[in-house]
Parts: sequence; structure tokens; C-alpha cells
Amino acid sequence: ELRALIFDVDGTLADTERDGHRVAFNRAFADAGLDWDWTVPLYGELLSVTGGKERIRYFIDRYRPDFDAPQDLDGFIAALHAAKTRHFVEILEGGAIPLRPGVGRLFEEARQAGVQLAIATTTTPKNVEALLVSTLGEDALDWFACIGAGDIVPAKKPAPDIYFYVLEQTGWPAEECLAFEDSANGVRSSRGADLKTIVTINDYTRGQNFDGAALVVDQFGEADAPFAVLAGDAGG
Ligand code: XBP
Ligand code: MG
Repeated sequence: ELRALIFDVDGTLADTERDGHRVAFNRAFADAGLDWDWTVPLYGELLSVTGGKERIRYFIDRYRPDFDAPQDLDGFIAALHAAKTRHFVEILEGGAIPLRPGVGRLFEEARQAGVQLAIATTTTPKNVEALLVSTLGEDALDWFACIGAGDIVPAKKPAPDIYFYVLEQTGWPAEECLAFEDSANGVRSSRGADLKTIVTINDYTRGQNFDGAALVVDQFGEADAPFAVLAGDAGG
């Protein structure tokens, strides 16, 4: 019995990273008078670290070892990240980032079939809300039985904690749920919680290791643009 679909957000529901998060980070750096510039290829490397605050900290350690860090480094990173969130929400509210093909249809068909929906993501809750509202309207927030996001669990993906959190909150047994992810870190997280997982790749995650995924496709597809199966068995 299929009871619920649990979705990752960034890269799965929408291509938010390159033209959304990355740009928002750079705007926050500029606001703070920093000359840091996260180019498209550099950002691809930084994506190995999930979570925006964690990503900034990793960048400083790895790429700016001589940075004259303020004494309260945690506070500095938190403020920088809050500015980044404001910029990201502004980008979404401007309507710049659509849902990926087939996502709206999947939500619709699940709701009509009485299959429940939830979110499991490392991104900030405000970002999830802004994406859902800007693409689907205010009512869409009520479609989700649980929105597990951000710092609600201390260990971000690839740890399975955010999926365990959603399963705990909803009471759904893992074997009655299906997870949707776009990245290796995401699959490690969902598989760590024993969830059957479907992967939709994107330009940043193509070629990553999706061992354990039930199915890998290039997109969810629409009637006029069917998805292509890259691994797994759509019928099985
Ligand atoms: C993707 C991420 C996120 C965003 C940034 O998470 O790694 O960290 O890039 O989000 P997922 P914040 O695919 O699980 O949604 O800056 O809000 O942390
Ligand atoms: Mg993702």
C-alpha cells in the first residue's frame, strides 16, 4: 500500500541551486562587503556540503584560510546566512524559479488518489514556504502533512535524521512511503531511513552515485515530454 510521497526540495521540486541559492549567497556576500564570488563550477563543489551555514563555514575553512574571521564566527555566519535567506526568498517571490516538469502534476495526482504528501529537506523552512507559495499559491502549504526542514534536526543530509523526523511526526511506516531525491547526499539520507527512493537528476547531480535508488529518471515528465529512465525499472 502506498500511503505517502516525501519530497526533497532543492534540485527535486525545482532547480533552485544555480540561479537561486548561489545568487542569493553572492548577494549576501556583497552586502557584507566580502569579495567572495561563488561561480557556477565552484558552487558545484560546495554543494557536497549540505546546509547553507555549513556551506559558508566549509568555504572559509577550505578556500579562505587567511580570512580574518570575527571572534564570533557562528554569529557572523548566522547573520550572513539570514541575509542570504532574504535574498533567496526575494528571488522566489519574483517568480524566477518554476517547479520542475511533472512536479505539480505529481502533487495533483497524489492528492486525487488520497496519497499524502510531505517534505524532507535541509533547506530553511522559509525557503520551502516561499517556493510552494510562489509556484502553487498560498493553499499549497496545506497539502503537506509535514514539512521537515532546516535546523529542526541537528544532523543534515546525508544523515537520515530529517526523514526519521517526518516519519515520526506523521506516524507513517517507512515501507508505505516513497521518497524523491536528486542527489547522492539525498539518497544516502532517504535510504538510511529505509525509504524506497526515486531519483530525478539535474545538471549538478548527473553522474553521482545513486546506489540503492529504485529508479533514476531525468525528470518526472509531462504527457508531451515523457521522462527517460536512466537506471532501475519503471515497471518494477
Ligand atoms: C539542498 C541544500 C541546501 C541549500 C541551501 O538541500 O544543500 O542547503 O543549498 O539551503 P535539499 P539553506 O536538496 O535537501 O533541499 O541556505 O537554507 O541551508
Ligand atoms: Mg536536493
